[in-house]
Amino acid sequence: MLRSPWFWIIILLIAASIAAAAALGVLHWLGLLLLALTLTIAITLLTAAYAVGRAKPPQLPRLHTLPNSERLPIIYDCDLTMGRPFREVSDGLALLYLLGEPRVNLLCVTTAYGNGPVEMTTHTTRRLLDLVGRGNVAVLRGAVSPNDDAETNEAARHLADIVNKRRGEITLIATGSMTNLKNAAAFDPDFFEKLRGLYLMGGVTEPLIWNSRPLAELNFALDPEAAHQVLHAGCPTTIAPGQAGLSAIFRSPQLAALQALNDPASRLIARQIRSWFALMRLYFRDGGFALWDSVAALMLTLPGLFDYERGYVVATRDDMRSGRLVFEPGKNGPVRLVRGVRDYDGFIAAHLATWHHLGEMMETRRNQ
Ligand SMILES: [Ca+2]
Repeated sequence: MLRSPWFWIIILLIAASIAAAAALGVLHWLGLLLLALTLTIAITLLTAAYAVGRAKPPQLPRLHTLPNSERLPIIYDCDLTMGRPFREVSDGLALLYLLGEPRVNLLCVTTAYGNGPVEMTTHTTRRLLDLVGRGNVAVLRGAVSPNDDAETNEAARHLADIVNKRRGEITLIATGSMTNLKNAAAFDPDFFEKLRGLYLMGGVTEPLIWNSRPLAELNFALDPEAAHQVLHAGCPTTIAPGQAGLSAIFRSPQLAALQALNDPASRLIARQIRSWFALMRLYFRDGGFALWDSVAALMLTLPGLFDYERGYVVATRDDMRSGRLVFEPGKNGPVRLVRGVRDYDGFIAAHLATWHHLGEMMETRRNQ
């Protein structure tokens, strides 16, 4: 509980109430009333936000490490903030999925702004990789804003170089702002053609409403010019729009199952997602948070878990200002639009199995 931001917020509230009452010179019944009120709110919030319950360890497939020749070379471009109090966690969870997935060879991570400034996402990504014993994965800092000069974008330069060297081999998953991709294409106009595939999280096919609360689109709208360029680049593209994330909510039973795994990776994840879990639970009253970015990552490795449609993106630059993804179905189109998670249990089990596999690898390294 001492690690919980809620705990310290409540302590501050109590201290402020007492100080206010003392300052007003009426530290008697008014102070006691404020204290009682604050404690009631604190207990209600903590109970509502942190109660998860217990579960038995789930039955999961046992994963085994594969040789590099059998793994897909991937680069992950993300605006990761998992581990920061009250910040988005889905990029972090998708990254840990990719690290634990035996069929993935994660070549590097490039960082984007979005959920936080790029300095924060870069630092947080490095810290998370260190915590799971994968500090050997290179992290390259991306653009600060849509107006960045490509020349100053270390991530974009690296993307252009490596994709050029391994033409047609690399799949790029991007779940933050699209500026790094635009900047990579400034270094190499054929950048998108040289990719094996592109998996994006972003856009909304209609206004995004979660339990009566509207949500603004973030990733495409942050740099509409870049999003428009990426979506019309013509390379095989899969898009997980906001609507797909609403069928990928991680709730209390899933968190309880994660805690029951009790390996180093699962314990780390449970610790790092609690404040976001509690905040989302209180705000959306839906018992958890959306695994937005995992939809893009798992469409690469396990497309059978999802419903999707082929077609063409016909959105304009203006549409991109609000992330509006205008889509025309067509069976020969270059774009796959994810409509939602079809097999929710399989989707969650895939996460738990890979996170647990990552935990086993951490244990093995510690024992060596
Ligand atoms: Ca993201």
